[in-house]
Amino acid sequence: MRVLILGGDGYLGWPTAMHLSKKGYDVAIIDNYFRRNACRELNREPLLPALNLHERVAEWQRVSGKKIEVAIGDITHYPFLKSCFSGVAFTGNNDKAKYPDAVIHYAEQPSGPYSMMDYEKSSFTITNNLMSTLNLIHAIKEYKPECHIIKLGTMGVYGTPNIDIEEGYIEIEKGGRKHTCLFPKSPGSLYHLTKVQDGDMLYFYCKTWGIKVTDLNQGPVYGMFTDETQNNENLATIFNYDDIFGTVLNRFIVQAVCGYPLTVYGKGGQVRGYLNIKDTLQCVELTLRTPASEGEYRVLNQFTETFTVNDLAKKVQDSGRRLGLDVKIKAIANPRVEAEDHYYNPKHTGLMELGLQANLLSGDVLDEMIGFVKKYKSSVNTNCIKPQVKWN
Ligand code: USQ
Repeated sequence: MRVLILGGDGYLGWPTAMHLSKKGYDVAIIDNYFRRNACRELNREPLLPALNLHERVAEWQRVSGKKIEVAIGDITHYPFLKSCFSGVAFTGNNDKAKYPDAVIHYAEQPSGPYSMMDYEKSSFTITNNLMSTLNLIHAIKEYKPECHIIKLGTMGVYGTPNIDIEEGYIEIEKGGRKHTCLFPKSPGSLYHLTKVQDGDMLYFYCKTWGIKVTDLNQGPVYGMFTDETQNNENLATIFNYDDIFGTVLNRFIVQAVCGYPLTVYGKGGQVRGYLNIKDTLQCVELTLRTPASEGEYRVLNQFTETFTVNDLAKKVQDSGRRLGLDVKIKAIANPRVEAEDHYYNPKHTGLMELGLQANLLSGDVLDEMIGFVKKYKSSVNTNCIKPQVKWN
């Protein structure tokens, strides 16, 4: 099966590419180096320097014997995306055998804080996230209408409603009649809003053109190890711990190692559904193996367990203490506009039913992450830990 990975250089995209390649999929990666460039521009470099994508795939081929094709370019430029669909960007020829059977769409600007920085970053987030999705839909219609889109969504589209969160849809009864609707959305940043909008766009084209889509509404991801990266730092993924691109648990791990008090925003009662990066790879592969049907907009909530921010801080503190670190926790003013104490009960049975074997957040997982980060302690830039972007 040929799989195009849009955004294949990123935190999730690169480990996904190696994982699927190892499993025997014919993988091609597209990326415009947005994440690397933005990290450089904003002086928020990842913990480890990463080889460029051509060097990464060469290293992967050396260790695995598997070839991954690469095209560097911007998929918001439709002619470029078409050249990737036709195979021209990879081999110079239009080759039907190269038309993808599935596309994994990670090529969106993924940071809430980045989207709230200023006009330019907001505008980029909207343009990039929506135009990339629109172009993808058109390329599929033009080249291979049966191609399955797997789009990385976010649990953040739902917000924190005072009712249970369903997987994508809710049945509503009104005036004695029933109707199944998309679950109401209430995103908490402009980035999250673009995930509502791209989802609505995909839903519209599923109904109108009959395309096949799975939207994976993922919670915050943590971790840096996958089976493919574990023993080779040249294959490691991009790991951010800064205030813009770092997710909360990854940030806390680095803070614990550096002796920086863990930055709990506000009351710390914010609950989210978390998952290990290894489980992202499992979920994507399970979704690939069981595609959505023609015209189906399938939504799966992708996380394995829920925690408050305070729970995570306490777990990292306990792990740090086991490893001889003096980890302090400090509640600081919340730079975001979000509920800090709320009901949260999202369903997440769909991926379990497809066979997900969850890697839960055990003490061993935390200890391993802290042990890894300790080796790079001298590279940490503590100036980029304090949150700099305010929502209002
Ligand atoms: N938080 C802290 N301290 C920190 C960082 C974050 O208390 O130092 C809090 C935030 O205020 C928030 C929670 O931790 O309540 C999660 O924050 P996050 O930065 O880990 O996650 P978020 O901004 O929501 O975004 C991340 C990814 C995004 C993905 C999303 C899934 O960057 O791409 O879509 O997680 S979800 O959160 O379910 O929307």
